[in-house]
This record gives sequence, C-alpha cells and structure tokens, in this order.
Amino acid sequence: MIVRQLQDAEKTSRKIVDPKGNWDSTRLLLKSDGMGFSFHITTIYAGADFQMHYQNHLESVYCMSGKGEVETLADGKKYPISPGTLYILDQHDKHVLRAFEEMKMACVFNPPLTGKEVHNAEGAYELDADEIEE
Ligand code: 9YT
Repeated sequence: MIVRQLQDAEKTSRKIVDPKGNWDSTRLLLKSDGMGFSFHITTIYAGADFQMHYQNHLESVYCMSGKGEVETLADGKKYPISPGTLYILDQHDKHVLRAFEEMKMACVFNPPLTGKEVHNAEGAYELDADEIEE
C-alpha cells in the first residue's frame, strides 16, 4: 500500500504551478505508481478563465470548494460548478473553465500523467514517448 499526505506532497516537485498563472496542481498519484490513472488536487485561481483540450487524456474533475463554470465549446453549453459537482470529459471535450472564486478540485487522468506536464498551445498534455502508437 502507498500512503501520501497532501501537505507533504505540496512541498515537493509533485506540486506543479501553471506557467500561465491559472492553477497549481499537486499530483499525488502518478504513472510510476502503476495504477493506470493519476490523481491530483488542483487549485484553480480566482478569476481564471482558460481553454483546455485534453486530446490525449480522459479527465474527471470533482469540485470540493469554490464556484465557477465549465463551457463545452462544441455546443456552447455552460455548466455551473459548486462543491459536489463532478464533470467528466469523456469526449476529449474542448472546454473553457472559469473560476468565479478559488476552486479546489480533485482530478483523475487516464492515461496517468508522469508528473511534469503543463498545457501545450492547444491546452493538452503530451503523451509519454512509450504511449505514442506508431
Ligand atoms: C481542471 C484542470 O484540468 N485543471 C488543470 C490542471 C490539471 N487538473 C492537472 O494537471 O492536474
């Protein structure tokens, strides 16, 4: 069994700060743990308004605190986010996330992140070299 404490992990390289200033994320469980998914505690900063498109990953996001909304760009639908909301990007949905106040989220990625990923120009994370099919 593996046990980790968020407060400890936040003091290590598990905590990644978005270079664009929208979020930080402490990646508590990673590909190297061999679970088939990764698990992160993400803070979305108040006023953040940014686009993501996880072309290479599926992500589920559970809101623990704060308020905001997520908009799917294919159909322009906006979904309010408050504590208790889970949104599931099962279609690799291109989306915009807005934080009306700071939000704390629990995020799960499949395939799992290796740990150092930040968004590329499309708002996606690149795959590890061994995950790319020829
Ligand atoms: C909700 C979301 O995707 N935020 C961006 C950070 C991501 N959760 C991560 O890398 O942990």
